[in-house]
Amino acid sequence: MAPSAVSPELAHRVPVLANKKVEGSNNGNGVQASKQEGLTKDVESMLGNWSNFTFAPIRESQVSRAMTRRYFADLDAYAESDIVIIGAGSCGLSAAYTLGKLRPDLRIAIVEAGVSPGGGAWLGGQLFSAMVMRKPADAFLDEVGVPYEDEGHFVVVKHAALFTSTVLSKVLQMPNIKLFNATAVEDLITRRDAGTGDVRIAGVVTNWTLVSMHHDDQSCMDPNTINAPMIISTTGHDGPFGAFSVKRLVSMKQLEQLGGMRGLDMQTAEDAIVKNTREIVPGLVVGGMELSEVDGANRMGPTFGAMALSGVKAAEEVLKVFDL
Ligand code: 48N
Repeated sequence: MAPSAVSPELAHRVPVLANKKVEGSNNGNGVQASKQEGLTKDVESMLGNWSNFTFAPIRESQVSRAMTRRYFADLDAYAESDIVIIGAGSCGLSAAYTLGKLRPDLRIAIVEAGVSPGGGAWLGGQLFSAMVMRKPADAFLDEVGVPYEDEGHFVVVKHAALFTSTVLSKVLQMPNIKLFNATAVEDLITRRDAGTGDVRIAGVVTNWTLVSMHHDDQSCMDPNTINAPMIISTTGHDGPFGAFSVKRLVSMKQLEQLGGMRGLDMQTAEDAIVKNTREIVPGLVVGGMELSEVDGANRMGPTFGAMALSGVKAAEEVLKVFDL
């Protein structure tokens, strides 16, 4: 019989609880232990049988070739991409997920400066773990399959890493998307229209992030490139490379100046970021918190619905070009 869910003294004080039984055991901190699902047969067979355990034989060069062959084949394939997403934070990953679902025929490269993608979405606010998303962003959580607690006008994902790891896992499994992490975009490829003289962004200039951070103390570490007709820049507003693309547009005189992110106002910030996610200059769509830097939008602080839905909108803006 399932053990009682409440202690004898509580059952004495609240008799109705005495008969409340739960499946599985209550592990004492009020958390109901899920039914034991068990391990797969192969893993279970390893338990207690380590004395004769051994891995299949290998030569180090096989590992090296397995990694390098695939990595350089990807660099070769994605040297010509349909779309490049700069920044694998919550906005960039949501854009990648949306594009991967809507257009599995397009080749999409995600370039992420950090070794670990995810940007600021591994934690909620002030390093707390729960992540808040205001409705209707719960629709994106349902789309991706992230569970949450419903609090009325907003929902709470029990750990921000649950959202980020779920979206990341879905994106990485999409055959038309490749993540190049530990790789920084350190410039933009430009083309000038012969007729109008307008500049169009036509790809990105990349380098290993650690190399990008040492151009001041090492010269001539030239970059690599990825050509692509459309770029989505979601490089955020902080960190060593924050707001990279919009700052570069100013320095190459394609933007007059940055609006500069305004103070925190959740009520207005999230609507503005989602609604104004757009193509800033031909070939470059900006979304997420990078947009607050260019538009002078308010920041929203520890609520992430605008990041997810700005990613969805950025995908839609880019597809306007491909669906022509
Ligand atoms: O998480 P972020 O910084 O950016 P978003 O826009 O995806 O999400 C922003 C969000 O985390 C917030 O800031 C929340 C909502 N707070 C708001 C507030 O008011 O404080 O991700 C950007 C990613 C990072 O992973 C960077 O490493 C990466 O972009 N990145 C780059 N990757 C490649 N090349 C670059 N030049 C580059 N610059 C940034």
